[in-house]
Amino acid sequence: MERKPKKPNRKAEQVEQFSRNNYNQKLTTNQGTKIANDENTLKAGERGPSLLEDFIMREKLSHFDRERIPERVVHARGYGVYGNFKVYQSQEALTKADFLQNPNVETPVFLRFSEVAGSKGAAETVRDVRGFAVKFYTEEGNFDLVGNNIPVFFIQDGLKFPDLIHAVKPEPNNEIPQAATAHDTFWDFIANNPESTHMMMWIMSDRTIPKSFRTMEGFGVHTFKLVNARGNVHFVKFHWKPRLGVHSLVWDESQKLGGIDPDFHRRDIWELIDSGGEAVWELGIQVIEEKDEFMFDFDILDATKLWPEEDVPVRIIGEMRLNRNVENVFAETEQVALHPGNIVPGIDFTNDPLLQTRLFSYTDTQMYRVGTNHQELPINAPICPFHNNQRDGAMRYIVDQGNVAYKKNSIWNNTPKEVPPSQGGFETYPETVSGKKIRKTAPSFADHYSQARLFWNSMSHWEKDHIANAFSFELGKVKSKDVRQQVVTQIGKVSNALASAVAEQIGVNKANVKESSVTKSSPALSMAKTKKMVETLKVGVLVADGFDDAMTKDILTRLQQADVRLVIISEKQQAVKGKNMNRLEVNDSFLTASPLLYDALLVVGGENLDEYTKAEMKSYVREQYMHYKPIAFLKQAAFIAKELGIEGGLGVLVETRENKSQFTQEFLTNLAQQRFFSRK
Ligand code: HDE
Repeated sequence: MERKPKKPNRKAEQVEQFSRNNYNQKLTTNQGTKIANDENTLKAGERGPSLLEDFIMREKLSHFDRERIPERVVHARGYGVYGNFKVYQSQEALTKADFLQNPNVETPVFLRFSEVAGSKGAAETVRDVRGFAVKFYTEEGNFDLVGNNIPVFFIQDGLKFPDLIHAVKPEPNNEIPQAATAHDTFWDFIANNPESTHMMMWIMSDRTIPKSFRTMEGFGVHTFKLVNARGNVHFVKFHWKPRLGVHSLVWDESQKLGGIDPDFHRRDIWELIDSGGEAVWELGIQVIEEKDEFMFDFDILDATKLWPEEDVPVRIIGEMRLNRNVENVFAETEQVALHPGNIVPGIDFTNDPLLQTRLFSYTDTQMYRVGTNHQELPINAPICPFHNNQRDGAMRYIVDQGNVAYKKNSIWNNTPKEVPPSQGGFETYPETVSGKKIRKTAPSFADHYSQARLFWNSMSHWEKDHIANAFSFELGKVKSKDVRQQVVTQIGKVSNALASAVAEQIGVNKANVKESSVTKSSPALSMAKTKKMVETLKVGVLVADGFDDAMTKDILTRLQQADVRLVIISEKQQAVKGKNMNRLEVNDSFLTASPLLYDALLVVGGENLDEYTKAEMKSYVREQYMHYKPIAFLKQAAFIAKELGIEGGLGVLVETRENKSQFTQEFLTNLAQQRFFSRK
């Protein structure tokens, strides 16, 4: 794909001041001494021992020895991208947050997508919750919305977070399995911590195997406060809605992709942006008035609960466009320090006990992982000025002038000066609090099953099937029959039917418990009715010599006009010739490509296909068919559909004399559908 110039971005331009171009430069040590020989250590004689005196070798190796910093204790595998955010209309009635006032102002953002459980090198398509962490570089300081792609969480109190993570990470005695929840300790945790039930339903749905970063929703999860200039407060939940809709992989596909392309998600967004594309989300907020805090049948401070969109509608307030790749993954994505405690005037925390503990944990881990002065690094520094009396510490970069580093002082007229709230100084919302010091879960946090059932009720047929299969797979990998049984009993409290289907598959008893009586559903929770469009989908085109070049050219041109991305695949990475001797450049061979990598197939075929080509084309088609994807065959390749017995199958289009003129249009319609889950 063609590389396009990078999109302007104020934050990235600030970071650029620190970037260095080594091309065509002279090789030196870090002290600037030019190096004459970078391939031989200094030795006593040609075959002699190396000399300690060799400052060039010592500097190079000791720097290399320290290249890694500790990976994040969770969310280690991640990928960052720059973009801009714009509010559609001033949100002044709700908040004084500067970046939510003026629709003409673009606020630079950096988004790090991540996967919770896997190590830094884990495959990207595993079943896992995804982090969705946005740093807004506003004129009033950095605001970090450090969310996930699932609106609820496993636990209600952050004191249990280390326990949850110890249970989900590879088991400590053998460090197995990597980036997977399908093991005993994870399910043992779930079975014994019933507040996880709602989250358990979400993680067994296709939400945890997203098709790409671009087709995930993002959620702030916690309830936050918005505070306006008059000091009025509203409770909010934040939502990111992807322009392309919410789409997932299927399980078989996600497992195989882990081997075929462990970088499947980052490759998708990197390639898109590198070729000039943009990934777009809208920001939405759900708002509850302060007086309505206790109007719901759940506690709005409980992070295991969502606010059904049908009861509290999502108001769309702005748009984020990601359109610039980083220059250096370590300097930017690895060193970025995202922290839910980074807020700006107009936004405030609530007493959600999960959020409260997060406020401690992030700075603490970043001090350890990146260092005391991590906030000075180019990726972390705000774009607005920042001044205070904090000094020194390892790797201090800023050179503070003068002799004053304290308050109060008279030498510098008591500056840097505090700023009154009326001029933008942060003021905590003066909430009244009272109560005894106590370690106790609020009784209003006690219901763990109603929303889990609400979620189940809201799923389409195929989503329910996928959830049952996911439970059967995951629990099938659990060795302790007792843990399997405990989880099935827990599922039974959500749905007896689901528990029975799983119990039968994994060889335990059906759940003998009363299921939740909730009959309500929330259509917004299902992915079945999500937006569907062809934009930026990838079609694999299988061709061979002697192909129908006139028809093919017409289809390919029209697909490209619809912003469909094409990958031309043939036996060899050499151009193929059509019936009319037109050449078609080939991007990949059957060997380097894979049917797993495309959203659909166009099987063009060719003349006198050899047995190898026929076999490869069939295996591509089989795999795509199994993953419910649209497949179209030109006349020359129609025999493949016939021999595989899929002619007439849902989403399978075969060129005939009658449909020739509408062929591309029909293919585009199927393509927009993306998957045909009713296909047998
Ligand atoms: Fe995090 N989490 N978390 N988390 N979290 C971290 O901070 C923590 C939670 C989330 O791309 C760590 O810098 C506690 C909920 C994301 O760099 C650490 C609790 C949500 C990221 C930490 C939670 C998240 C992190 C590890 C229980 C969704 C990656 C490295 C109260 C709303 C950010 C780091 C990035 C990272 C602690 C729960 C999202 C250890 C104690 C709930 C997206 O500080």
